Amino acid sequence: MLQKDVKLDNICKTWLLEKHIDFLKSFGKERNQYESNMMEFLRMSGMYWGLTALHLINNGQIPKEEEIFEYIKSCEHNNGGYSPAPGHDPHLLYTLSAVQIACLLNRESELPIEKIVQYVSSLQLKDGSFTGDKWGEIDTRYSFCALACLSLLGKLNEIDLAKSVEFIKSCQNFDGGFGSRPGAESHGGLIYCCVGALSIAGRLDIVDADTLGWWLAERQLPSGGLNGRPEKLPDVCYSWWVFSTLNILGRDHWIDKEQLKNFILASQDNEGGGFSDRPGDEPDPFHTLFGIAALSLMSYDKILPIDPTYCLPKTVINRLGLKPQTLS
Ligand code: GRG
Ligand code: ZN
Repeated sequence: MLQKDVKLDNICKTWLLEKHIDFLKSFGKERNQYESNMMEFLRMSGMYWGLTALHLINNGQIPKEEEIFEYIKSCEHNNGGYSPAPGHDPHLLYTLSAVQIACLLNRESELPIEKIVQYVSSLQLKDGSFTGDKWGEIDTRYSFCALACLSLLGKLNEIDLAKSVEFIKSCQNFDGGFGSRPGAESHGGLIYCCVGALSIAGRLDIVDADTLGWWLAERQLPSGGLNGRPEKLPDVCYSWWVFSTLNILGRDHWIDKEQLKNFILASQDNEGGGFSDRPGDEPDPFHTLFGIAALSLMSYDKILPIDPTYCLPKTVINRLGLKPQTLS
């Protein structure tokens, strides 16, 4: 099979903690107007990525908490959904990000919980699937968003959970993986969404953990990095999507952790901090969170522990009394 990979020349093994903290704080201050405008369509998720990453490497400290909560409120819609920025349309992706941020701030009880529950449950279809918004695109990403969002609010019983699981099962492939819809190709990101949703539902029994664990372990390339599907380049974000899934399945020892750490550390930006998708590319908050989160799962340095299902600090998940299922 064709294998694409990168070479780790002059590889950096130094952990650039202070630079990453500066990088994440500067995004909070909106580095420049151009970058800020370009990011507007996903700003709520951008805030979740940046704040979670900062929390993990900065001893749980995140700045300007009142302003952040005010921002969430400014993105609330009458139908109970949240948009990425004021004036944009609400979507399940940004509704989950808003709830995740509120949980990080320990202020989820101040959200209009009944309205959010109403919004999320209105997006469930008869076959158990979820659409992302009123336009009707179905994807297993949205199944994860719905289950994660409602369980964080203690409202998982407000949807048809058995049907949600049935739909996810219908997206399971011969290789043990999952795709976006029935019959769609297995993909690392969507496997995380499906296994994560099943972990929340307590239904990991439907996963073939050995077959899927093998497919996921096959994602590691000679550089140590992981790709999202066969014949693709390695990318730091799959260090989260693929490795956290292996962690949930109790099979994370099926990949070489030292090699994975090397690849992630080689993707740091030596000058301004932050992580990129692979060595030498531009850093961004998305790959910075997922690089740091994967390092957390490997107990690297003093990074706080992360929950592999919710991608939130373990302290937050414990405070909420959540116990997502994992296998041993
Ligand atoms: C709260 C952690 C958290 C997640 C929210 C939105 C979401 C749930 C997860 C996203 C999962 C993900 C990355 C899905 C990928 C979807 C997909 C088919 C991407 C294909 O993109 P390509 O072809 O990427 O650009 P590759 O790496 O395959 O080349
Ligand atoms: Zn990526």
